Amino acid sequence: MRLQPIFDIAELCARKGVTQAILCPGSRCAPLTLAFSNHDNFEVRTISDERSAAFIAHGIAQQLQSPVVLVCTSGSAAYNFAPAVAEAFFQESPLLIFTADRPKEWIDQYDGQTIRQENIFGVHVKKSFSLPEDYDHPDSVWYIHRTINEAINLAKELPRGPVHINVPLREPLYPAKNEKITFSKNLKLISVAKSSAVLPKEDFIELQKRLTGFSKTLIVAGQHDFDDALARVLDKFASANQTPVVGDVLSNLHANPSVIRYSDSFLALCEDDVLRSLQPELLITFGKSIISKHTKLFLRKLKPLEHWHVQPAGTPADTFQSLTKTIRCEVKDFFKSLSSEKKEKGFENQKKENFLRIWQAEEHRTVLSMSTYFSAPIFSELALVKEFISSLPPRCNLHLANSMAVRYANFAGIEAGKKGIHVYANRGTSGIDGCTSTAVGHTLCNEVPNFLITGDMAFFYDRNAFWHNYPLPNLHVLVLNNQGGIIFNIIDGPGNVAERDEFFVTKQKLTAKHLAIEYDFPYLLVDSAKKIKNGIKDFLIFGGKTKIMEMLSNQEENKKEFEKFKQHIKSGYGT
Ligand SMILES: Cc1ncc(C[n+]2csc(CCOP(=O)(O)OP(=O)(O)O)c2C)c(N)n1
Repeated sequence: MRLQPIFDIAELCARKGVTQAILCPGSRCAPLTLAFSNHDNFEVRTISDERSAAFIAHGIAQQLQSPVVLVCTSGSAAYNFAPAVAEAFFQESPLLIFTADRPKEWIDQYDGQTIRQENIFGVHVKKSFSLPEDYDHPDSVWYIHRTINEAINLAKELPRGPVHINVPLREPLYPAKNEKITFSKNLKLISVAKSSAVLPKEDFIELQKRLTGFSKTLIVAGQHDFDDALARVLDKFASANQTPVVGDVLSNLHANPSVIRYSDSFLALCEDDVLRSLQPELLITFGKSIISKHTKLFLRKLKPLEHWHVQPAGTPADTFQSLTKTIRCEVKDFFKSLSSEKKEKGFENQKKENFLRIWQAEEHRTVLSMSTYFSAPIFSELALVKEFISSLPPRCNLHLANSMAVRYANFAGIEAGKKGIHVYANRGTSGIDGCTSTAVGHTLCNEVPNFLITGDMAFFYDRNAFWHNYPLPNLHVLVLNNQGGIIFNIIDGPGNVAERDEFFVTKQKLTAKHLAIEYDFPYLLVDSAKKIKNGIKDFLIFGGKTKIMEMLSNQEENKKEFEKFKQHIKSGYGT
């Protein structure tokens, strides 16, 4: 059959272990759609809005840690994948993006749905391939097979990420009536012998030596998927070396009781002399971005003498403008290989302990201030998020939309020991455009309860996340509806200009109630402090459908409460 090499793309993907495909409707992509949907090894889903589809694919890839196929037709459909492709690129999430295309000679010829698709995702894919449009010569078939193998290998190699395959297709695009779609046997697979980032022993000895020379070492963890083994080796290392570990909510280190989780609060408020006493000589970091602006500012201002970033692969990241060493090895191996032996008490050790105590004291002070602040009923988004997070079941996924939702969650923190709460957020590009769709992608391929906390703008922006036929009984969405982007009311800058409300906050009037009615989702409204406790109780009951709980509140009140919260933490310093 003429299209056999295109059908065999599905077979090659399946043989290389890919099982998930998101297919967007269209005719030019019909050969790909038919190939994946007729293949027994694929779980295929169809999503009509390509922007949402690509974020859903990213969510699935992130949840399963395995490449996901994404297919669309030619033209602007492909461009709609772009926001999620960028997010997947920075989050290192493996996607195999197939964009169907017109044959080359039809580009720029006023033909419909025809744009310049080669390299359309620019620098936000690991590589972009273009397949041949004719398959008569055996070398063309060899090239297609070779390309698919390479694309899958590349998507999985560290740093993982999206790979683009543009597929020009000639008509006819559909098999004739009596033709059946079959897949070739014995297709050639090309594998990569696993190469993992391992540091030679001599390098560890050298690092160990340098580490011993510092009495003020600080570890800061960026965004990282939950990893029980990493949490354990890190805990062991930190306690043996008396090293404070700062981990915000996206570091997924909340299981470790000693992790400093409120640095965003206290670094914003403590005096200069305290800040100086918290300054590290050696900073060790791993993971991706951190949420806390104040932690970033603190480390950029009070620079360490040395900064080591443990990053197995990818572009070296110098987040705090102090990087002196990129360490190419697995994070777990790094902390495991450096000494976790408890040292004898001595002067040097005393200095380390003092440094740890200062960090612990600031954290402790913040925890105490927070507990008094939250002891009275308060009607604010932050108070609701705090109450909600402390009521979460022991095993669930918590998805946090960009803007204040992720920040509130970071201020609230997750209790130590609740290691079954796995936290996700689109901090690759920090867009508000696909937060719900990404949570939907995760939900489609796990059985645990999934909760999304989102602002109203992010929620309505991505309302097509629900525009498909796949039930999501284990997804509950908490919408913090303050009728616009409260972040622009809170942060300095836009908060002070006359154009604030019209061009930054962009007030909007929608409520999630109508969306809930449209999709037949149970809906709960929280519009007073009295309703918070019972609202959360109902919200945590799963009844076979996506549930929405909406908090309707006023930006000015929220802003006032947020200020009060900060003042309360500050008052812990007696100023
Ligand atoms: C795709 C995209 N467009 C614009 C922005 C800039 N932006 C950041 S936060 C925000 C407002 C978000 O409002 P909402 O979701 O209601 O959250 P809130 O600020 O109220 O917490 C905007 C427009 C962005 N991050 N992503």
